[in-house]
Amino acid sequence: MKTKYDKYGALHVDSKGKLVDRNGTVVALHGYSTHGLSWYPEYVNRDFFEFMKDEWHIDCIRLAMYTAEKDGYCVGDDVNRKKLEDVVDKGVRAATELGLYVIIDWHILSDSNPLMNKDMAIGFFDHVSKKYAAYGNVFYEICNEPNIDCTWADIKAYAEEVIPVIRKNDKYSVILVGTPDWSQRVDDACADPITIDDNLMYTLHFYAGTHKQWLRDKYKSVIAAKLPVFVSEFGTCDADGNGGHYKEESEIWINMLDENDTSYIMWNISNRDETSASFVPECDKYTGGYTDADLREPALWYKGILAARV
Ligand code: IDC
Repeated sequence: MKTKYDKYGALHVDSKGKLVDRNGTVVALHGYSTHGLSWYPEYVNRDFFEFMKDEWHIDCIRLAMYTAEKDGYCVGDDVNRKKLEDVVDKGVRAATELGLYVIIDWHILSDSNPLMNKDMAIGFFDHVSKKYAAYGNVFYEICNEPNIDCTWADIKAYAEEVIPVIRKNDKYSVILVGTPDWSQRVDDACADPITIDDNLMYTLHFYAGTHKQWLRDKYKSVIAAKLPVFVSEFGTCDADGNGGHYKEESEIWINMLDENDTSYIMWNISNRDETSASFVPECDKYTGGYTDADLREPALWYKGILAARV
């Protein structure tokens, strides 16, 4: 079977702010994000990815590597860092073998401002962009969700240091940049975009129980202004990753993203006891073979959404 990567090749952002394939045709990716790689590395394996590709029709995996939470990249020791780099490597290789796109996500969260761990980020992105420069299917997400008092000026300053480090090694990959307020303020990025590089997209994250029409209005206004937007994380529940499954609200979002060819990635692959997790806590399979009974409601819903696109 022809993979998405065979079909599209390396992707890039065009002058209209769209993600396009090697022929300039607009494409949108649809995938799943891992939970924190420090806590749920079991799901990072070729069989699992293959199952998700064949049975769920995902074409992109996001590898969420927390930076400041327990055993995160910036708080653990060198042994822990090496372990995380190995999980990332395993994930990138498995995705590549299967013709999937893969996002390496520097998952800042409690470290609200990416400038806090900038030096480590530079070291990490230098390392991975050197290693995967020739791959063509790798995206670099340089800061998951800046938050609290982190301004767009801070993020921009960070991005202007990290992007050249990646570009020195890898001229063509798409780089994803987070926005203030847990990656909601795409309007801030739109008002003052990064100009040192043009193969960038800005991330918008939504959780349908919390983020409603007011955030969709922001999205619409930046799309009208041709800002390249990538939804590298979303949930159908509340912003804490728990609560209800807001199906109707989620469908309003998904329809709007589809109309605008915006890519989206759902949070999260795990059996953690929370609504946003893909699998029920009793499910201890890590390599595929899932039945609908193994899935939580949002995951079952998403599986249907993706199946309807095929
Ligand atoms: C949540 C996880 C939860 C974990 C928490 C703190 O679902 O299990 O305890 O992080 O590490 C985000 C973040 C993402 C959050 C998710 C849900 O990017 O890390 O995951 N969320 O709260 N932004 C909005 C929601």
